[in-house]
Amino acid sequence: MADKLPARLAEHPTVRKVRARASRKPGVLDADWLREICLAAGADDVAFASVDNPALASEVEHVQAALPGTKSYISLVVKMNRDNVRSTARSVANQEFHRSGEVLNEAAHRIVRQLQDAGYRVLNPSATFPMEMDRFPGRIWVVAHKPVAVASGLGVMGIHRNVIHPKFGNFILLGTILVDAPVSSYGEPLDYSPCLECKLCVAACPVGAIGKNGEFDWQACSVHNYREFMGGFTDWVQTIADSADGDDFRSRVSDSENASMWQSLSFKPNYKAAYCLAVCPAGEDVIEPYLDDRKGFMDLVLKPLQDKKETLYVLPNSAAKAHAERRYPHKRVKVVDSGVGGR
Ligand code: B12
Ligand code: SF4
Repeated sequence: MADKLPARLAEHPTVRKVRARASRKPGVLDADWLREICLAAGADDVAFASVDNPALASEVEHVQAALPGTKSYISLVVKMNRDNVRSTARSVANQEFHRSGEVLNEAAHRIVRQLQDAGYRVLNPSATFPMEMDRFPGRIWVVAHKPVAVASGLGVMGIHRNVIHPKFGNFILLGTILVDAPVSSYGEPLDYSPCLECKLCVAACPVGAIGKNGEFDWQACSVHNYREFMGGFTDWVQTIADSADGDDFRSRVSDSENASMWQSLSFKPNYKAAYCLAVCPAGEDVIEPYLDDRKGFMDLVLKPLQDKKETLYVLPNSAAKAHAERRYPHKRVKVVDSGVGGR
């Protein structure tokens, strides 16, 4: 029953038009219809989870803050083009990450528009960056896409802690839409892990961030791979501030490092590695060349990344530094500050 409105409001043209039409009361979202609109919008796979799913308890306060009344997650997958991710040319791999992120955000934007027009309250947090930097170095992400994808049944986290889709492997980016309505049916987690435990990801990570048992040294990853993001950027600025003059600065930071930072600031930030994803042979669409010739697959995909001459960024006295120096004598190992939490 609608509120009785004061006469001035009741007579307003907008109110009269709205009151004259049949009122739309969006209800339970039909899972088949929702899946269809998500695929038509550009997602390569999609599944749903309830906000009450106990496996996602850690997300509740964050998603309720973002969209009060959230009842369901729509978990989206967009495929990445594999050989781009595998390339030793960082510009090629980075373009693939960024473009796939845009495709995902564009798909999510279209889905949100369609659900909004059908009368739902609905929101799409960014798939990757930008994130909530006022919370840095705390939890800067609005929703953690990986656990949502796992709970919805879109894949399982491999040893390298990325979600592996049973068909597309780990060559995917993930996104999540929050909506204020229940969905008619929710997904179930997969009953097996697509991870083969081949440990190629362990062998590929230049800073030893991935342990054989699946422990993950996120700081080692972050200091190297994210050298031109957040803390790495702060360290670059600190170096400028600490330098006596231009010559001193250029003795500390090479021309190529400065040009790379410029490129990250002008276009989108360069990831330095992502080799764990590049080498992963898991997934029905990915695995065949590995099954046909495992040594050949490693020569083709793993070795060029291991052989690449590049700079590895590590913290002083870290396990990452010891790993990089021991395993990659042909790569330059540069000790840096994390740029986080003082000096
Ligand atoms: C934070 C973050 C990172 C951090 C931490 C990674 C991590 N394992 O959590 C860092 C900076 C290291 C990172 C690196 C990368 N990431 Co990232 N990252 C995220 C982010 C924002 C949240 C991840 C998350 O849910 N963490 C919490 C829990 C669920 O993760 P967890 O693995 O169970 O737990 C670990 C963390 O909590 C970490 N940790 C513990 N304390 C702290 C404290 C801080 C401050 C941080 C940062 C981490 C951290 O250690 C735990 C043990 O592994 C998501 C985007 C999003 N909004 O979801 C993308 C995301 C997970 N990243 C992604 C990618 C692709 C990458 C990179 C390949 C980047 C690249 N292009 O080079 C690497 C791969 C590193 C790896 N092997 O995991 C994809 C993964 C896609 C997939 N197939 O699963 C996501 C989903 C982005 C997306 N939209 O697709 N990432
Ligand atoms: S590279 Fe091998 S061990 Fe690592 S996640 Fe992929 S399948 Fe699992």
